[in-house]
Amino acid sequence: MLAVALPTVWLSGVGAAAQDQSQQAGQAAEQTLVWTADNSYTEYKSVPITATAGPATIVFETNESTGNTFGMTHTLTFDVSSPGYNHDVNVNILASPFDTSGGRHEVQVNLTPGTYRYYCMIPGHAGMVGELVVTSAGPTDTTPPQVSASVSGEKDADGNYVGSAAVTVSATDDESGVDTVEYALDGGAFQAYTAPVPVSQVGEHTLRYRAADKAGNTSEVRSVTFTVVAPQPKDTTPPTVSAAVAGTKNADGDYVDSATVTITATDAESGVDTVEYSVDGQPFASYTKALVVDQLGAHTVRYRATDKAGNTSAVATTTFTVVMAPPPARTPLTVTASARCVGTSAYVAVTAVNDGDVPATVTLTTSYGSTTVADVAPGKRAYQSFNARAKQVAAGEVTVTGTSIIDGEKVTTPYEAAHNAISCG
Ligand SMILES: [Cu+2]
Repeated sequence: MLAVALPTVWLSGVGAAAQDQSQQAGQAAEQTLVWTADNSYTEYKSVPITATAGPATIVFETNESTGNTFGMTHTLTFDVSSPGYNHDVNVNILASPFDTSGGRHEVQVNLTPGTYRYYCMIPGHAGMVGELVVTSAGPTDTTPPQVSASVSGEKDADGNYVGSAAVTVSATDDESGVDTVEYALDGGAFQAYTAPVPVSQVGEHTLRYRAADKAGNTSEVRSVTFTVVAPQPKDTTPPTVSAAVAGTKNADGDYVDSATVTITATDAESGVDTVEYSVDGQPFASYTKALVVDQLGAHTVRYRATDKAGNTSAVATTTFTVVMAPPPARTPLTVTASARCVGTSAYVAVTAVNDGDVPATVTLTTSYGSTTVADVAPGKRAYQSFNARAKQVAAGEVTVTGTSIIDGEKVTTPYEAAHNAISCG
């Protein structure tokens, strides 16, 4: 048999080179191309027609199972010299049903776009020839999926989840598509994500997640952190409510002119919803601002508050009295004035009696002069007769001021009094 003379070292050499190419590509061959041969020396029994660029496993089999019942030897040899063909793959497989591989051989290659010519080298087998057309593979997906997570549930004012939370993980991949989505809760192991992850244990949680696409790209691990808090117990306690009355008080504790009532309510649980008040038996009304009560007399303000859970406090009451402001302090004087004649001269006489309880300083002023009398004792009087330096005076007015210290304050009170006209001699 001619086949016996062929150096079988070809096979091992070619196989090693092909293996290197595969490793350089950095990934396993995903396509397998199978050639078979039978008893014919004019054609292969079966051949691949096309392939995709990239790693490939080439299988060449010729034995009883492929119809080689004569024990023929064939080769699968890639042409590395004829113009117009790719020459970058050096396959040269010698096979016979009786070789150490039982006529079945495999090598790894890396195909590039173009046409390869192959043939059987055995003399007389020149008809066993064909072409393999390799087309370019699509762009390779090297981008991992986009992955994100969102947390849903009822939140409190601090942003914590009340009772429980659910984490939804989403992943998209525009190229090869999402293959797997995984998550790990609070340092646990990653596991397949199939539905939103419920978390009800009270405390802070971290859910890590990632996704891989069908090209084997895995996203970075991302994480989302959130806190679950226990649901609030039901509020059955009504608000605490109080009222403060403010204003100017007199010595009796009554409010002078008006009183201002401020109502304060607090509720530690559900919170205050409404505050109501009622003045002097009127219907309850909504409290929105401080009440100003200026009607004179005794008053009763009732008040209550309701929380958001519907608990209403007992009605509380505050009472107070509003009184009129006392009249302003005065230095009390009784003032009289009259014109008279002394001989042929006209005079205007002015008298001011101190009606108060403390000494007063009294100033008497007329058109004909002015004088001040200090320390006029209670019940005593200040008197001055002013010479008009004329035989007659017209009717007119005099002005008197009295100044005394009342309750520590200096109080000056003005008075006026009229005098008659007179003509002397
Ligand atoms: Cu052959």
